[in-house]
This record gives sequence, C-alpha cells and structure tokens, in this order.
Amino acid sequence: MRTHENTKVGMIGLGNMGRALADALLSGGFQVTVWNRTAAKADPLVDAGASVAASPAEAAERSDVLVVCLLDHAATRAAVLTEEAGTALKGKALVQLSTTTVDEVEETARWAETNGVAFLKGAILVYPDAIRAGRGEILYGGPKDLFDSWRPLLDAMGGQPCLVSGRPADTVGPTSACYSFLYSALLSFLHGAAVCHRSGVPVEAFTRNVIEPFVMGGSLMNFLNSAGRAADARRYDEDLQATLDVWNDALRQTIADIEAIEIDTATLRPFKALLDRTAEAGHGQEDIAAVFETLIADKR
Ligand code: FVH
Repeated sequence: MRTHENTKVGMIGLGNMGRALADALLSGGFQVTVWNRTAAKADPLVDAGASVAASPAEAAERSDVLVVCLLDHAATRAAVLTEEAGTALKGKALVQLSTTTVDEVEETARWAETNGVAFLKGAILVYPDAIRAGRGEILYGGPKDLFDSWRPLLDAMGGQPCLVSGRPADTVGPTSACYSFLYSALLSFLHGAAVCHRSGVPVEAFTRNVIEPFVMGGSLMNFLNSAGRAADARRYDEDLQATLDVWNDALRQTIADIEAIEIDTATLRPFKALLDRTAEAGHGQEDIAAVFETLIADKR
C-alpha cells in the first residue's frame, strides 16, 4: 500500500506555482526531490525537507512519479522530454501541470507512450496560495485508474482535483474556457477600478460596495446561469428580462460616459461590436445570450 511517507515525488520547476506545489507535498508528508534550472530556488525547500537532484533525469530516477510545473511546453521539452528522463521514468508516472496547447499535450502523451510512462495532464485554475491552503482546483485528463491510484498525491496538491476526461488533451478546452472568463473578469474589474479612480471613488470602496455584493450576493451567478441555460437550449426568447437592444444602448452610453472622463474603452469596444453584429443578425429583441450564436457562427 502506497502511503504518503513512502511515495517518492519528483518536482520539476520551482517558480511561483512549483514552489507552492512542493510546499504542499512536503506538508502532506511525501518524500520530495526537486529540480529547478536556477538551483538557488530550491534552498527554502531543502530547509523544509526536500532533497535536490542535479538533473530532471536524476529526479525521475529517484521518484515514483514526476510532477512538472515549468513555464511552458518548450521548457518541458528541453528539461523533461529527453531520452535520459524517459529511461528513468519507465514504468512510472508523469503529471504535467504546465500550461500547454492541445498539440503540445499530444506530443507529451506520445513521448510518454513511447517511453512506457503513465501520463496525466493537469491544468491549474488558481493562485499558489490556494494550492498551499488546500483549496486549489486542478482539472485532470488521463486514464481514470491512473487518476484514482495517484489520488492521495493529487489531493495533496491543492485538495480539489477533478478528472474531466480520459484523454489528457481534453483538459485544454475547459481550461481555455475558464481562462477566457477569468481574463475578461479580471481586466473588466481593473477597467471599472480605473473608472472609479478617475471619478474619485477609491478602488477598495468599489470592490467592497459594488463588486463584492454583486458576486457574493448571487446576482452574477443569476446572470451567468440564465445565459448558460439559454445558450445550451439555443433559445433566447424565454423568460426575457432585458433585450439585447436595451443592453446595447446602455453600453453605447457607458462607453460615451467613460470616454468623457478620458479612460480607455479598448476593453468595451469589442463587446459593442459583438452586440451590434448580433442585433444585425436579427436578435435585438431577444436575450443578450444570443451573442452565443454570433460567437459559434464566425471568427471575425
Ligand atoms: N502562478 C500562477 O498562479 C499560475 C496559475 C495558473 C497556471 N499557471 C501555470 O503554471 C506554470 C508555471 O507558472 P509559474 O507561475 O510557476 O511561473 P514562473 O514563476 O515564471 O516559473 C517558471 C518556471 O519555469 C522554469 N523555466 C522557464 N523556462 C525554462 C527553460 N527553458 N528550461 C527549464 N526551466 C525553465 C523556471 O526556471 P527558473 O527561471 O527559475 O530557472 C521556473 O521554474 C505555467 O505554465 C503557468 O501558465 C501558474
């Protein structure tokens, strides 16, 4: 029976996220061997009980499973997808947590198969502090028996592992969808913060008095659930609360107001163009969720 204490984990990459993963594994009682291109980043982890390998292949040699969290696929290819590491990992497992594209996941999967290495692709959706606190969501793709057999390790790295598919590359779609939402939300928040700042409202007050009740009070989820149901059904005329034309006119006024105080509206103009195109396509008197039809119809 594999226990935390007798499971040897190799951790490749000690950037902001890799260090958090290594911290979480050490806190979970695993035996951790680390490698990083810039060796000094390993020092605090050695103080916390990790040992250091001279190369990724040596970390693989000394481990049952290798967890990779490097900048990208190019770094992974250079450091991990080598003949030496392949030989050292034969019969063991690789967990790739770096952000990569579908083609790159498939290249890693081919490398793993060629070398007799079991492979899980993971996609991290949270900041390092959430991983350390055990409330970090990570999506996984790979064989279910592999996911299940490494579950204690995956639980230790953030506490919220979720298997989305038996195919490693299938993690990329939901991850891109989540990042698309996150980038829009974060950049839109910063845009709102800039508008408040220019209007003399402290960003902290905007966050506390406007955004927090909107998010925590459930209004945002109401908007999202309603739009999601309409998109899934592809029906935009049921339970109509506000027409797309009304949303579009309010956006026109919002852009004019924000331009008047000389804050850039670059984040809003693509949304206006999307609403205009959706209205031109005949959805003006329907729900704003009809934008979904424009998005799946073309790539302009
Ligand atoms: N940090 C986060 O919150 C996000 C959450 C969402 C998912 N990401 C992904 O995690 C991967 C690593 O991100 P990171 O934040 O840890 O990134 P850095 O702190 O910049 O560390 C990068 C590590 O990669 C090493 N590295 C870079 N290039 C190479 C190379 N050519 N050969 C070997 N190693 C390389 C770098 O080494 P060093 O600069 O310390 O020597 C770091 O270990 C990433 O895919 C995010 O999208 C994190």
